[in-house]
Amino acid sequence: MNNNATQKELPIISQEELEEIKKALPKSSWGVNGRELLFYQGFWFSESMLARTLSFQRHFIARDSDLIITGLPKTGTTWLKSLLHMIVNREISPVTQNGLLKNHPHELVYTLEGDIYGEAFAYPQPQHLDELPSPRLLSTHLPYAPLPESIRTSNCRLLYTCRNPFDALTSLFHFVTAMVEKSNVGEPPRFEDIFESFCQGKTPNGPFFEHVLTYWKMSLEQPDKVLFLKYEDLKDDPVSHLKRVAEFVGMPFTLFEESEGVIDQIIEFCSFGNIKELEVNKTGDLKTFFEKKSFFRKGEVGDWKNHFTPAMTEKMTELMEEKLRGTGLSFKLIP
Ligand code: PAP
Repeated sequence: MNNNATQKELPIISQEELEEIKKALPKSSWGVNGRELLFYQGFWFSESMLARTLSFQRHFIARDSDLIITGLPKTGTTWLKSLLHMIVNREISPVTQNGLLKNHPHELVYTLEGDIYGEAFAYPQPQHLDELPSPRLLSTHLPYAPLPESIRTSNCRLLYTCRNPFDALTSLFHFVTAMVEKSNVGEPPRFEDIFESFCQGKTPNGPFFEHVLTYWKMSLEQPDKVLFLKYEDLKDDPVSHLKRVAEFVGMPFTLFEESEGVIDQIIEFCSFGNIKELEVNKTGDLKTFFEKKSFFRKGEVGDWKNHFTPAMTEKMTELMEEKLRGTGLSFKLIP
């Protein structure tokens, strides 16, 4: 892959073409005010995300040096964005002057199909991607198979974050509820409706287990290409996992840095308690429909216990066991 390759030319995608594509796709509601998801290349997308995904697929050219965070929504992306930003920029901006003091993590690491492509540009337009210095820190919620070809075939690296499905679903429910309340349109969703949709695989970028398992498999087959991280592991042993991330991106911590406490400083700065309380994350919006603070809710393992009925627990446990059987993957459900 040519490391100097640039964005493919606009235009992104016409409304007409989009309508044609949409017409042919299966549709389903998922318990949020009758909003629909469309089934595209084996996964479910909202209508606006479909448009963005199509233009991302068609126009994005990866650089070999790109570091791309991937993962389903609500599985730890914001946290990993903070950690990766600090690891990569630790020489030029140490903890006391780092970019997270003035920017929300999503403003420092762009979500490709959310911030860059599509009709509602929030930050840079696609051509600005070419101006970002290497390594570019980017992110996407896309499953593996629909990723733009250049991501799959270049030497860029993917850092996949996942989380146990019980907490991921709980976090998604709260996030969507906050979005509906902010927009003042329609009724807030019911937990039981989102739960049922989730079990059927019908949540944005779902089915959950298929998303997770393709990246899991890739991480086993190509460990230099895909690093697989779990939210619960990061909580349990942040030091080892921070070192893994730094090594994976080719910027391992030196013994001197370790002895100076750099790893601990990064972990402490990015800890939920600290980052949630930064002024920049407490007020204001990201684009127009997300409150910055909605990306920092509880930050715990096991909050699902406050939402699942015994019947839901049984159903999700059975589903998880069935989907993960023989894969070697498992999740921790309580702290
Ligand atoms: P996104 O997909 O919209 O970017 P994402 O960051 O993946 O969301 O997930 C948000 C979850 O990560 C929230 O979980 P909760 O709803 O169960 O509380 C959020 O609180 C949590 N989170 C965000 N930052 C951190 C952090 N620094 N440490 C631990 N958890 C965090």
